[in-house]
Amino acid sequence: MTTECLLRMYDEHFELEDYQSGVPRWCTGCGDNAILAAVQRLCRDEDLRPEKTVFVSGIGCSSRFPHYMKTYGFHGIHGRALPVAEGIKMARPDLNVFVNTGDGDCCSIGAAHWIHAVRYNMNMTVMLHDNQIYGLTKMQASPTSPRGLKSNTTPRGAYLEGLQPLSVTLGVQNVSFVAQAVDWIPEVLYDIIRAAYHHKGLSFVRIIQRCPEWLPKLYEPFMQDPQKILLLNHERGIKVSPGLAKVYTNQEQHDPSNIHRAREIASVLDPIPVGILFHDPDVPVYEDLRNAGQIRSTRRLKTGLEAEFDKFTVWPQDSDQRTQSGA
Ligand SMILES: Cc1ncc(C[n+]2csc(CCOP(=O)(O)OP(=O)(O)O)c2C)c(N)n1
Ligand code: SF4
Ligand SMILES: [Mg+2]
Repeated sequence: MTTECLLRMYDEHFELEDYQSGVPRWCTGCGDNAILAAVQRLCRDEDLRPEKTVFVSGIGCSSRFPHYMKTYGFHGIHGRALPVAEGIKMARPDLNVFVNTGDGDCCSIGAAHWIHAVRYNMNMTVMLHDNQIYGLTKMQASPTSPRGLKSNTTPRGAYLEGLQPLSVTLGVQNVSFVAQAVDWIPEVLYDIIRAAYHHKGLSFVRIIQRCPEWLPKLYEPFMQDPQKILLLNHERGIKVSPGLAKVYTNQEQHDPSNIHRAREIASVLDPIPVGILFHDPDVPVYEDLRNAGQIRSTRRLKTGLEAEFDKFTVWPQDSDQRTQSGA
């Protein structure tokens, strides 16, 4: 074996530290910390090459995510994480693309992009950090805030029922993967993110994320009573370990290929369904459709671009002719 080969083998195995960057500024007990830990573990276990991996986010506490990953990252503008990620995937389909977006970022200002991203079904893993509040800007109601929630923008309580991100996603054409996790069951959170990463297409994972700063009591009942979690258990979904199965006995054998049942489960708020609601590995991926039959070499792209520019170029002989004809 050549030295080069040995070096390559050594290089291709990564440790957790290879993905850790800086000390997160999130509050103590913030669910974003658990999501970060699960994602760093996934990168290590899958040996994702840091230079081939990119995390894209919008604006919000959760959108600070790329700063804490020692990979490529793009901390974008509010609501625009998905189109940025799509642009990256289009230009570099070889990269592992992850998106971290908040409930304000994705479901409020970014809602139009969310719907179209699901329809385009590009190969990326989208994590919706849903704390049901605008955390960074200090407690305004978001579209997913529950009815009656008091916040700085809804001092008498939110008038509307919260928008259900799972139901919305499951209603979009070409949806291919929808799952739900909670930040306080790390084993299942990890398994779900891992399954999402392995899906080819847009995998949408809504993660119920605690914000102890602004809504410290919101999920207390769900954390204290395991019966208030409905574990979706299936050979085509996630398999629950025996230890966890003893604690979370409220379970349903749900086949993720059944979209009708997935839609019913998506509307259940109590108990919280946790697992893979829907998975269809056969939905076409946009970048494959778009690139089919095309050899997108740099030379070919350059030739194509030059031909387009040439159509609008004014050549010296053209202007001479115009001068002679008095034009
Ligand atoms: C165009 C634009 N509008 C509004 C804001 C202000 N802003 C920054 S973050 C944010 C909401 C963040 O909420 P969410 O996406 O739920 O993230 P969290 O902080 O809860 O993780 C808002 C309204 C902004 N930065 N840019
Ligand atoms: S304000 Fe809430 S969401 Fe933001 S870091 Fe603190 S706990 Fe997390
Ligand atoms: Mg939020």
